[in-house]
Amino acid sequence: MRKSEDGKTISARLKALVALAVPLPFLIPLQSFAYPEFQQFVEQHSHRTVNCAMCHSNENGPVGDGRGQIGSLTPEEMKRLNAARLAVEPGQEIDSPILNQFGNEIIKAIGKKKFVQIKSDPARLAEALSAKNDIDGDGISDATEYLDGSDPLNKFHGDVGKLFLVNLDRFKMHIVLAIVAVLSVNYGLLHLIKAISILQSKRRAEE
Ligand SMILES: [Ca+2]
Repeated sequence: MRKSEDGKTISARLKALVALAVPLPFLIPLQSFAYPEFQQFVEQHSHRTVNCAMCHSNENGPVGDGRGQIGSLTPEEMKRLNAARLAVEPGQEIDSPILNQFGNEIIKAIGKKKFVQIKSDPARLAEALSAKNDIDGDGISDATEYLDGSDPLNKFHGDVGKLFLVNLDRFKMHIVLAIVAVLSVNYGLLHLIKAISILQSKRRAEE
């Protein structure tokens, strides 16, 4: 059993090393594999704590033996990972198993080459993403969620003020109808009270 566990660990580590050794056209240093520059920028810009789960499948990043990490990938997933790594130019369909939907969208939108180029100025990532992209459909674009440090894959997670304004705009017709209904009820009640008052006055006059 011990031998089997060791064997599994060694196998996983070998797979990780092979994956890291895949030659990239623009020779990225291995230390920068997880690109912490973007995470650091988001935290400084948004004043929120952000982990690797903003773009990666695993909240601890791509290196390791856990779910969505290189050491646990199947041969088929390794193929998808290597295809994503070779997506130098934008516009290619990306389905990297170590990235989540937002991470894959980034590489599809700008390509790996530009992504690596702008790591020295991570704010440019927001400019490079389309203002129309909104994966979770909460009305706040993925680019804005990146700057805000909120989760672009969770429609309930976002800047409170922005979510309020988005929902106000979305439900403005419902709000107007609700106000009209309340006013109508109040108007009806006022007239009912007035009518009752008139009837009581008439009765007293007759008595
Ligand atoms: Ca969003």
